Amino acid sequence: MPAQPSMPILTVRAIRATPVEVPLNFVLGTSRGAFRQAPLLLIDLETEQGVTGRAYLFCYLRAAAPAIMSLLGEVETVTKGDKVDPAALWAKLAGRFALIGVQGIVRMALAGFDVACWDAVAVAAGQPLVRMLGAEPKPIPAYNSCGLGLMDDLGALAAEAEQLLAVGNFRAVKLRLGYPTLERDIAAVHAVRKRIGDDVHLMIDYNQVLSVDDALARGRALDAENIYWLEEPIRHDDYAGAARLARELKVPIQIGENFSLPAAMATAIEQKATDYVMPDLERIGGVTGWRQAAELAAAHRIKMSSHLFPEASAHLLAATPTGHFLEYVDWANVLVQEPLVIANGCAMIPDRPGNGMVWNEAAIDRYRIN
Ligand code: SMN
Ligand code: MG
Repeated sequence: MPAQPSMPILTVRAIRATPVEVPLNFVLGTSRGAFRQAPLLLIDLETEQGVTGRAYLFCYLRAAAPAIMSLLGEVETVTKGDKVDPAALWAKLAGRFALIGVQGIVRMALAGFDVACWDAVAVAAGQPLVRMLGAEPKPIPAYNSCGLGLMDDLGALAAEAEQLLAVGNFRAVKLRLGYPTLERDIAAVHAVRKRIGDDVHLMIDYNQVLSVDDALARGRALDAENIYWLEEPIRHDDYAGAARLARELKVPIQIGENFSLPAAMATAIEQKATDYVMPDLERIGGVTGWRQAAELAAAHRIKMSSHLFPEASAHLLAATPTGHFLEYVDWANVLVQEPLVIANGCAMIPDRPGNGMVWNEAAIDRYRIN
């Protein structure tokens, strides 16, 4: 393994945050409601040395964007003039925000800042982020997670599955379930499976909508359906319930997008709540939190995938010993000069310094929301 490049000396000067809302090419209809647009918050960390670090956050709600911007203003106040040393800055900020609590949107603001810090140091070192993390670029297996939401028209659902595989030759897609009945869930699985064939991986995501009993019933039916993983069937924080599902079902359980910082992942693993994990960059604590999570997953030999943020996550998965699947969404493609490339079903880590994201300013003007 090549020597890890040393960290260039940079100093925090300012943080700029720009809220945008991008239309989704495929509606994401979850059991909890549908997304037709994605409210994103673009972060530019400016340093005294003239290097800029970039990141974006997914705000879920448009109303969360100004709140997170306000918190980033506080992050700027606390870190202005400090050396861009992501782990040290995380520790400092966690201390300053301890009384309000490093959770929810506070944790998202800190994570976005951390991702931008890591980008800045990699850009200054002239290295792709993956190399700053001590690993080499490699193709990362990805599934197309756009669309495949709950739909009345199963013919349209199957057609969308086929469309999603075509871009970049994906060999895996994720279907959202949680229809009113088990029969309808299975009908959706059959419609998609018939169209994509037996060799394509089919992940299922319930977005926490089932009770444990219902999840056992639906999970037993899904056991016979060649499902690659069963994601968030029940409340994300019911680890005892999830452990029961992991024990009793054949289909692997997948959770993790709601792990709040690596501590939550440690608890879930301790309670044997899941077969696989898929932390989310803005909830696990940015690159700094991800690295700790990757160590935990490696120590327990648990396969680790990513949630959203494919651009930065591709680098992170290459540096994750038990790296598994990248969740691909195309949301940020319109906002960057060079979108993440998918070839033969794999995300290709760009050979550019940093995480590879450079904003397309004209697109930002177009999608900016206030
Ligand atoms: C999801 C992603 C983004 C918004 C809502 C739901 C989903 C996933 O849980 O895993 O893709
Ligand atoms: Mg999910």
